[in-house]
Amino acid sequence: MATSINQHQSILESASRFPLPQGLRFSYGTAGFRAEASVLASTVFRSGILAALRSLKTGAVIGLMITASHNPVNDNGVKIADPDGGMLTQQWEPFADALINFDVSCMCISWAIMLVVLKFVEEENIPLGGVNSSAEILLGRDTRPSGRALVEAAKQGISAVIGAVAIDMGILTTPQLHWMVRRRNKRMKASESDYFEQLAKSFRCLVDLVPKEMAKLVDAKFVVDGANGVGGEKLEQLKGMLTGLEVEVRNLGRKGDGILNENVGADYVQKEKVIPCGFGSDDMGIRCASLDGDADRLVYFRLLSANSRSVDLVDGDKILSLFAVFIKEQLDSLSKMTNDKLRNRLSSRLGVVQTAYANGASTHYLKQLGLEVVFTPTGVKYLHKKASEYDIGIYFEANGHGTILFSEDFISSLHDVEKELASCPDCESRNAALRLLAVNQLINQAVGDALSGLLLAEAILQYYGWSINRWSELYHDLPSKQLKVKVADRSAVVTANAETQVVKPSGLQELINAETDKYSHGRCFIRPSGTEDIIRVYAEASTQEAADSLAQAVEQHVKRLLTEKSF
Ligand code: 16G
Ligand code: MG
Repeated sequence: MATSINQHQSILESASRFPLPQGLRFSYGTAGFRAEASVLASTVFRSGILAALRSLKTGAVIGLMITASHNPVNDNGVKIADPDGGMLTQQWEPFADALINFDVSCMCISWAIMLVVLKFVEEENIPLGGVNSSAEILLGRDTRPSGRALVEAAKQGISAVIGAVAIDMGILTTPQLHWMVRRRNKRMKASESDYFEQLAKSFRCLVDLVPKEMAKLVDAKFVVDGANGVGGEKLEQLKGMLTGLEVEVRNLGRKGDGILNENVGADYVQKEKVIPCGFGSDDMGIRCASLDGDADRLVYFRLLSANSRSVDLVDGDKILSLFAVFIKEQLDSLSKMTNDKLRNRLSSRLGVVQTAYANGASTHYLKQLGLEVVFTPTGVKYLHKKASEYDIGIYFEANGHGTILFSEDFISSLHDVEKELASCPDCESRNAALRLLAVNQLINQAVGDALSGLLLAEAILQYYGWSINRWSELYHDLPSKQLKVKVADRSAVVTANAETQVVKPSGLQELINAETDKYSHGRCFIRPSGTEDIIRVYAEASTQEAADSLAQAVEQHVKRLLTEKSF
């Protein structure tokens, strides 16, 4: 077929312009390919091919985001958004790894890459080279200087697939791109101004439903650290459209500000438990929040004392808890409706999804509220999938990535109930339905989104009239410690049960159990990082000394077993 030959040539010619750097291997990992930006051109080019094939296969718009999130500024990365705005299906990850790692630096194997593509195209029945084949890929990038050139590499990969079109959306937060992909595939308005309008409107709606005496109790001053990344500027833009919130944004990444993610941002604040650059003793008593470099993570914090940099961290677990308390309260209001028919329509399953990193005190708190709490391995793709099994699924990682998912059936029932109750403007059930509908509009349904998460947290604080101190007091975290162990091959560690048990190397789990048993409230697990060549150790216990010593003891076992290669 003539088109096919053109197609082969198109991929072959452009692939040879993007040789794979010698000796490197890339893995799609928990959140796409990430590395030092200078070695990424070939990976991004091939990710362009991958995104185009995915679009051909699904007949839908696909997203390609150039970002390395909270990594240092010299790194970059690429990830693909599926038609529903979620992460690339896990079934395609092995193909992604095979395609990206195939070395085509010499002509004889440039054909081999074609074979990899063609074999997969046949297996997946992708209409490559078909007369009516068309593919559309939305491209976004964060503010990294390397982003512009990498977007060009992605465009070349996309245009190597005949019929595929790239639409460059410019600088965006990662969640904005995921949101746009989802909306376009639902044939809904999907521009950046539509995104801002939807957030501002649903936030307004929630604030309008707050009893006035409550809102007055919340300290108006609120400061956000933009990590010198894309989120700060976007929040500045959004801020102008918001009523009911005063926010000052720092670390915007403008001239004279610091460097992206350097001693700033959600990852830094969460891991180091100290204030980011640009904050100081004048911020004592003020409610503060931090975004990460691509604005898909959010943590809150407050300064503990004017003469130290330590913070009281309100992490993803506490954001989750705030959301869960609020959602549960609205559902409880709806369950008190006297109309049986309406009440039955709204019987729903509310589920909370966490990972092993969730502080044990948060899990205990959520269970005490009577909520169903389930665990998945680390990585948004796992939590998101699990949360989507509920009518309302709330998921968060402790690091601040999470959102609330609503099933379409539940939302349509809510609309019906709200209409039925229209004649009862002040009744609490109707207000509860309106609040849940506004949350569904506000909180990003595609992926965790720091901007929409921040607006929801602010609306809920106003609703309860809570200060950040009151929020932080929901429960007290158990002391915890995280360590990294450098290893030659992180794949030597295999885990099960949402990463809480080590399967390989054999014998290691027994050693971890024996150490953990020595401590009151002890809990410890290890897992291979999905983003770095390390093994992570997490330990929790009733005192900081105990958590530190448990982590160190397990670190020693990991080092010994992995260097002895006794497995
Ligand atoms: C990525 C993941 C995040 C996860 C983290 C774990 C996404 C969008 N991001 O940042 O969910 O917590 O990796 O990193 O999936 P680690 O595997 O190095 O511990
Ligand atoms: Mg991020």
